Amino acid sequence: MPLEAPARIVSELTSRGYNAEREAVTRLAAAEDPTAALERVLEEVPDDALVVRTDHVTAALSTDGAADQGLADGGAVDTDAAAAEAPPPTDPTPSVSTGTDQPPAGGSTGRSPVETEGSSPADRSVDPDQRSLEIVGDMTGESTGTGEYSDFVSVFRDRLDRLGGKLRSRVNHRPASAIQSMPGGSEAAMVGLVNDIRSTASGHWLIELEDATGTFPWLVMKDREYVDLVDELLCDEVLAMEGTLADDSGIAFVDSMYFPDVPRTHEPSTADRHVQAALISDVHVGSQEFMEDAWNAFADWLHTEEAQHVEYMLLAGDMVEGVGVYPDQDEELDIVDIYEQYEAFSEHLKKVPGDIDIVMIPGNHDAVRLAEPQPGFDEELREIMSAHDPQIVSNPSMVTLEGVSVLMYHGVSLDEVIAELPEEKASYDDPHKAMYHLLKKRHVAPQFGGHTRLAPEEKDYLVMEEVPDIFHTGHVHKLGFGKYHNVLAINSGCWQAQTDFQKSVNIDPDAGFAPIVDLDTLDVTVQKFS
Ligand code: D5M
Ligand code: FE
Ligand code: ZN
Repeated sequence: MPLEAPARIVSELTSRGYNAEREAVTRLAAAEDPTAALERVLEEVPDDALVVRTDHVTAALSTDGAADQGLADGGAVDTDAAAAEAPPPTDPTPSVSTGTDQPPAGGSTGRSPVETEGSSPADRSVDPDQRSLEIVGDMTGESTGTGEYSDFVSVFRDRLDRLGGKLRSRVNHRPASAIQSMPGGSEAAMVGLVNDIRSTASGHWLIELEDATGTFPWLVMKDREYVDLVDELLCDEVLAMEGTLADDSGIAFVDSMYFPDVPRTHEPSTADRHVQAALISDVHVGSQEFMEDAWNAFADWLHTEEAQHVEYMLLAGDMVEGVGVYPDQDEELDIVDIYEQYEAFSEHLKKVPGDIDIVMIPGNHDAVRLAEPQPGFDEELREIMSAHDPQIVSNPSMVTLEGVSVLMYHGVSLDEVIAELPEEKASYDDPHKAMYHLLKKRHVAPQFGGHTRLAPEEKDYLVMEEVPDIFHTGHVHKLGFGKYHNVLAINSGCWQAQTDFQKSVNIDPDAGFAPIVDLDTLDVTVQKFS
């Protein structure tokens, strides 16, 4: 197998039981005959070494045999003294027989992508001390719900308490039971969960709000300005209404509506240095449509100089295709065993530079419970995916990268937001706009009882208690990003080509793209690999 690409070098090393520093891989890739160079390095690394380090490569390639190993010309590694000492590739005779058909040193093929682009090998000397990665709100291992009725009561009470808390200072609210006994014509306000939304015979809207004391109906007149907001309401979201009681106090006419929302003044935190994160999701390894070439190209790119500032990778669910997720899914499976799917995923993950910090959450195709919040993978799956030592956390979870908080959520509720809201407010073509509504509701999956399954817990882990600086989702397989009240919302596309189901419903996935976020500016660039 030709080893010109960093991802292949990593594969080869891992298949022989080694991890490798990114710089070490880059240098091997920059050798004119990487296969021979790799063999030489492995001959020389100490027997007990588990990691191939840059100094191993430098030492092995700068010995007398360096020219024979086909070290790239000095220009490509001119910042490195040891490599610069290597003789120029004048001797065309490969001295190490690897049984491969690599061209002799000095030949013009087998060059690494780095060289082809005319740049020098990536300077991968990342300083781990500058990094910081903290996880907040991982509920793995915290699940207490048993699915009893009382759990549903607790989870909705907690939702109302916490999201209501963001509204109570903004309106002069009363409990539902108290509003019923106020005199007709009074001004009233209430904070509650949306219990029901229906239109009246005359085209007005009746919205029933519920709190711990009962329910109360609020009427939005069709000619009032707030009617434009009715089509974006979802059942079970928390909001506040203010209005005037009818003469018999049986109903109130809405004058204003308030959402928990992100304050317009929200100022996101940024990193103190230039560092980037790749935000991806929906790899779907095991599907016949998994785009292996695009993934390899992405992994190769991560080894280049252009990607030298990418130090974090966030994976927002659907690592594998899973089994039995949708009817007839098995007809499109490349790997039918779920554990083998994770083994294969792990092999693909190993191609990512070893010094990138990885965080992952599960999605609806992954082998964890489907109901949200979804705990992080179990021990067996963690073991399979352990090579990179990723942080494996629940869906959703918040992770803080050098001060920048990122709310990671797989995104199943986006299907519902897109189905319920009018096209111009939320669509598959603009997935980030659907995300804006979740931010406004301060909840990742407000509506209960539809598509999105909820596992009732003592606490509502799906509430966005804190405003994130970045909101990262996947699931809909469409790339889209934008800012809502200064929060960067980003839906990350996928690595799976269009499936038969998607063809049948006209979903055209954005496959093989990697959005890269500058953590110091929150700017996004998109790298394309398909
Ligand atoms: O979901 C990818 C996208 O496609 C997401 O918007 C759901 C939708 N999808 C895909 N397959 C189906 C079936 N069979 N029924 C309904 N919706 C579907 P993912 O989670 O990656 O499958
Ligand atoms: Fe997916
Ligand atoms: Zn999904």
